[in-house]
Amino acid sequence: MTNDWWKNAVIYQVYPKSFLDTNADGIGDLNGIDKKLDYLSDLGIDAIWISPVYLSPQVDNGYDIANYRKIDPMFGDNKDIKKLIQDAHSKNIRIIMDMVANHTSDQSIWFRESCKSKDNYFSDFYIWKDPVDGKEPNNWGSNFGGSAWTFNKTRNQYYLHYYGKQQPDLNWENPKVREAIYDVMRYWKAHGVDGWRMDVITSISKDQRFLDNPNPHNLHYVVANQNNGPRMHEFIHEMNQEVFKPFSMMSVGEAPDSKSKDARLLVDPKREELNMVFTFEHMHVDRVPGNVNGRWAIQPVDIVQLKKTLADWQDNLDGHGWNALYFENHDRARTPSRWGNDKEFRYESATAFATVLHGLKGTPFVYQGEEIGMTNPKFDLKDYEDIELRTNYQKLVLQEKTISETDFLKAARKISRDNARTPMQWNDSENGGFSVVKPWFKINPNYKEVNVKNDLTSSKSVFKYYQKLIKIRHDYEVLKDGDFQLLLPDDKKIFAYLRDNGKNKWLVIANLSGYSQQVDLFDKFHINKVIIDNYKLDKRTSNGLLPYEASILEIE
Ligand code: TEU
Ligand code: CA
Repeated sequence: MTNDWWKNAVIYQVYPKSFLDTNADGIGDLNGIDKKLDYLSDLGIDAIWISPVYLSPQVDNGYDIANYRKIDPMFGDNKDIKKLIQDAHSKNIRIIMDMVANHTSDQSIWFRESCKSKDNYFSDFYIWKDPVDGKEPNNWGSNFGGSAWTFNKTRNQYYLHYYGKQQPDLNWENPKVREAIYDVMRYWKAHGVDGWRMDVITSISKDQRFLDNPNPHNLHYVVANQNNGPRMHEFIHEMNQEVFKPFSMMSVGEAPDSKSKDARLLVDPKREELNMVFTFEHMHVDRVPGNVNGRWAIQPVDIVQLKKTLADWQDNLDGHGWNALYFENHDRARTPSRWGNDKEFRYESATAFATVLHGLKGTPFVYQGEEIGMTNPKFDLKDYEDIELRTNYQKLVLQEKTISETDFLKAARKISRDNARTPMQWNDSENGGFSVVKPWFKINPNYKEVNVKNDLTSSKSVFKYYQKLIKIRHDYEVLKDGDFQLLLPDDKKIFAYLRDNGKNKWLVIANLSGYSQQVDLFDKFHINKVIIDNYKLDKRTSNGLLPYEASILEIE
């Protein structure tokens, strides 16, 4: 096995809480993932990224870790994860764990000790500052609303938290913190873990001047210079030398504010930092730029911008690193509901977006439920659970009144994180086969129609389409090493590009609209073969594309 196995891989993300409950407590568990390994193997994926399963009070669904070495009892125990890793390995599936290294839970022993005094081993594990004029050290706001500083009476100081006040940020300036994190990562390597998804890794280095934010009300700038801090590359390189490189672990970092030129520095193999990063840039193409309401200021998806952004990442990383490709994850909404059409063209729009993503150069990530075209649930405000949604609602609708409740709800139904966190829909039995009891979070009411069992027997199976896309990626080198060239950059509906490695020349093309489109491009190429088509055409006879039609064509 070569070290860069991930270049030829498709990675499946499991959000364990919502995947499958096997002990009737309404919460998905590790055993539930183990039970579905054959299902995943059948889909053809190479690795599973498991969102955090460590001991956690679940304020942010596990992205608030109280003990990095212990599996939370709600998910099982350390033996269960060992078994899961072994069983996965026996099916040639690798396991990627999620490392939240920017912050811990306030229930972590590290933080509890840190709170006690200014001179114990853990005192400097977090970022403590004296009050300034009896108030917060600066005007930074947390991503989850309110100040990014919370006062602690015992120390008579404030601690910093980019997210909830229950998620204190670790002090990466302290070498003991860095060593403690690397040690945790080695501990899991000893359990057989193959790689890491690094949560908000670009936030770990803080500008030690702690300057005021020039625009504190703009949600886009909650914390001034939150990402890409002065020592970020140094810390990530150190992590690489201490963990990734010696133990051959794959790494994919979450990089919220990175542009492609920043990403190049993070993923250039010569620099020995990360293998890949998740960009946020292409996920902002339905956001009103510069609005005070940040991600809640939505607009219709701008396909030209989407293409431009993805092409920019393809071009700028080419020869300098590798892309992580995704549209969905546990922080993103369902693509057919967000950018496609989940009513008339659920199958077509799900598979069209999948085609344009999987045809790109990089490693595709598939988020649980994406492979059956799950959709946003369109809940009422009271049904949402997510800390980000609730705290942002407080701040924007109730306190600052910069957005109306109606518009906030409209945005929540389109883009909120909870859209992807509803229980996995396995079949049409009660609770969608996810659990025999009431699930921890409301299931999407459409589960009777949209579920794995139905999908597999449908003539329009999203699963089978993904299965085929994944097989194509494994079978044809051109998807891995072929050059990328964007076509029709200004077309508002058609996403088309070439992949060419000298052996094969492929045209990836999709109509990302609900209307048939004429495409002059077809006249320009001689089409040899249809590699895949979501209308199941085996020959291309017309010069048009049907609503959300997508194809990969071998051309000359
Ligand atoms: O996400 C970081 C992050 O920037 C998001 O929370 C962001 O607010 C959201 O995607 C909307 O733009 C990571 C995790 O993926 C997320 O689940 C955690 O809540 C967060 O870090 C804190 O750990
Ligand atoms: Ca359970």
